[in-house]
Amino acid sequence: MTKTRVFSLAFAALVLAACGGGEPATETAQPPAAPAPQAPADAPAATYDGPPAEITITPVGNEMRYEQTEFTVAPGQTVHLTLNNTATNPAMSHNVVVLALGADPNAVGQAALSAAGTGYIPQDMADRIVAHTPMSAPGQTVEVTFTAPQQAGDYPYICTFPGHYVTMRGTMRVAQAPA
Ligand SMILES: [Cu+2]
Repeated sequence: MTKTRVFSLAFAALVLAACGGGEPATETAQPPAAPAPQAPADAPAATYDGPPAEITITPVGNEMRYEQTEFTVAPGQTVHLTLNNTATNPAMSHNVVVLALGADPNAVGQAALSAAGTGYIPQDMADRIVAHTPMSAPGQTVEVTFTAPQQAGDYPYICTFPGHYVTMRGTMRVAQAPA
């Protein structure tokens, strides 16, 4: 920096100060470098290195109920979920919609009533849905593969074909395998 430059800055500072104009001019106005973002300590990106969980769900006959109302997977485990719709009554279309921890199955089931255009998956509730199969007609088999959430807990699953959510539900338990 030249002496002239230093003088100019000092002069400018004096003028600013004299005018009551706030901060003196400096050449070190760069903000400090922002620290690199870090993953929260409470969200470990643990990867599950075991085989996928193979889950098959069937309805109970022509009832609005699942035969399998509970299954357990590990945090981060790949889940291959198959819905084998063995119903024969043409009214018994089914799907499996796994909900987020704490999501209200009734709220999602009711919202699904007006979501026929998207296979009875309410798009405005995407944040409450972990995964879902397509809708299956009687005699059809549908499937979905997803990664189980990291957070342990009981995740409800429901069928969102209109009205079925009232009785057609189960629980996906995410839990560490006992040591
Ligand atoms: Cu159903």
